[in-house]
Amino acid sequence: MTDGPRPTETQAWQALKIHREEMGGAGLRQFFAEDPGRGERFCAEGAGLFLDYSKNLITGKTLSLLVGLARERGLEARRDAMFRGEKINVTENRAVLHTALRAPRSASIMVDGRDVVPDIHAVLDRMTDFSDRVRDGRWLGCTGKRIKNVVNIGIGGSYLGPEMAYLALRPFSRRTLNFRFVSNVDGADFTEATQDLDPAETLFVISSKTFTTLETMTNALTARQWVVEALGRKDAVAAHFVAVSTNDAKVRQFGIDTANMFGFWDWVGGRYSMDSAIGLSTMLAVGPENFRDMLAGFHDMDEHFRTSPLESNLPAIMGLLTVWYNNFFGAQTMGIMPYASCLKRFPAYLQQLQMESNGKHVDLGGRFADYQTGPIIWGEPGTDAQHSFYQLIHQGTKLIPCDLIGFCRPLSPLDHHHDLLMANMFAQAEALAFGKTAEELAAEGSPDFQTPFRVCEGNRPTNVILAERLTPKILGSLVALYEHNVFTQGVIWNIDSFDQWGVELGKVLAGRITPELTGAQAPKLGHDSSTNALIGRYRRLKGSD
Ligand code: G6Q
Repeated sequence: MTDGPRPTETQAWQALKIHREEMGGAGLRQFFAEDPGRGERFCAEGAGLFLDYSKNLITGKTLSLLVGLARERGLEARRDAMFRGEKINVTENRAVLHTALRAPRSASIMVDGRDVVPDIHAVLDRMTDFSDRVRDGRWLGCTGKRIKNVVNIGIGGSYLGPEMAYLALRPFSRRTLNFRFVSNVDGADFTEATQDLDPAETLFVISSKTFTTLETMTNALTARQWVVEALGRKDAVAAHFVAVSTNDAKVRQFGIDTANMFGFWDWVGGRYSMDSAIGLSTMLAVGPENFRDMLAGFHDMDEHFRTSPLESNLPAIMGLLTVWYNNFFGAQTMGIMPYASCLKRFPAYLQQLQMESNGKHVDLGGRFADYQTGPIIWGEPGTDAQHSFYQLIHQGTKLIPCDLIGFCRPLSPLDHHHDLLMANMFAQAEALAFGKTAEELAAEGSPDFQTPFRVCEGNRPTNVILAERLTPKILGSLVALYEHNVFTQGVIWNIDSFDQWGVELGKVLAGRITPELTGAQAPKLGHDSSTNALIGRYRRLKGSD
């Protein structure tokens, strides 16, 4: 366990505190007026992504103090330890090596004395062969019909990445295949996802690192019954089910031949697994070549993060800016607004990536973190979001730093829509930064009585991330950008970004309550009075008692 000084005890943190006080209410109009070249200087580029962070509440001094904080916290050494495969997930005593998943064949990365790169590429090659067979119709259902539907069953890290990537890369996908994602234990999820599908043409990908997760196993058993009953043959499982897991024994027990299982390893965290075999549904959709392009994009960003100086390192800069607002401005949340409807699930994906990784109240030494850690992450695609909650960002009382993500070339042939979309993104960043003053409103002839209501203060910070086109490669870079951004934050806060003990408690309690809901006899309830009454009402209304 790592004790060492708390982040708040570092010299850089103290200097940042003073700097923040000195900055007071100075804002973006002033910063841009005093430094007209700021828009060209406060930018960084890497792995196909361009980051304009000039519309942040920072000066050159802020940046150098933040970089100083990263150095004092040992960001570079921690980063190198992660890439080397050291067991930096200390509470689970595991290496953190999602970066190995996208390393080229020629690389060599050792975990417990074994080079894992050949194993990774062996799985990728098997995924490639399988995907090709399904996509070109050589893999058939048990009645000889071609597979037309792929249903991924998985939850959390075994769902959010695959669904996000499928939607993001839909323009690259095989349109003759339908993709569905079932995650929730709510039966409606399975029923709605499958109600119009022919079991004879449907392939289930059961994605679960542990192969014990209640939701996934319940849905997988329902799927097995759905297929076997409809097709009237037990051997249907072999042709209609494949598994992605680290648990051979459980996969076999479920009835899936391990020849149809695609493995990964305990050093891949669930929320960091969309580029492992958990991405099988992505590969089935976009094909092996596009999948490998996506991995190349991840790898480009890994290399950028690993080798660029912190001053021009995209993930490091973004992570440090999050710390700046979170710990020195009291910002509680941050918004992710992709100006690309294909990225509609990207905010949800990042919600898990960031909040499960950095929602921690104990540091690596087991001490209570007496400072704020991970912010609340939320967001929706622009321009929809503008017509919904942007009002609060512009004129509300809360500071919400936002990342706006856009592309220079569209994937849709409706070219003329794209300029309108991007005009909105640039305009929002401008309006959030500079607002509208009473004087400007008066000059425009706004009636006096409306002025206080129409004034926008500005100083709402944004990062603008711009790339040429939302390709598989760029999606890989974008996801890796946020992975390393989250890592940077975790290093500053001295927390373990790779465990998730908080998720366990709810699981255990649900296991205890289930028999109290399903039993025929009214159970003796030993919970608090609220939980007892809720269970009683539930049983009465569903007709059990
Ligand atoms: C991610 C979490 C969690 C996990 C799911 C599914 O980092 O650990 O979201 O991915 O609970 O777990 P399985 O893949 O084991 O079913």
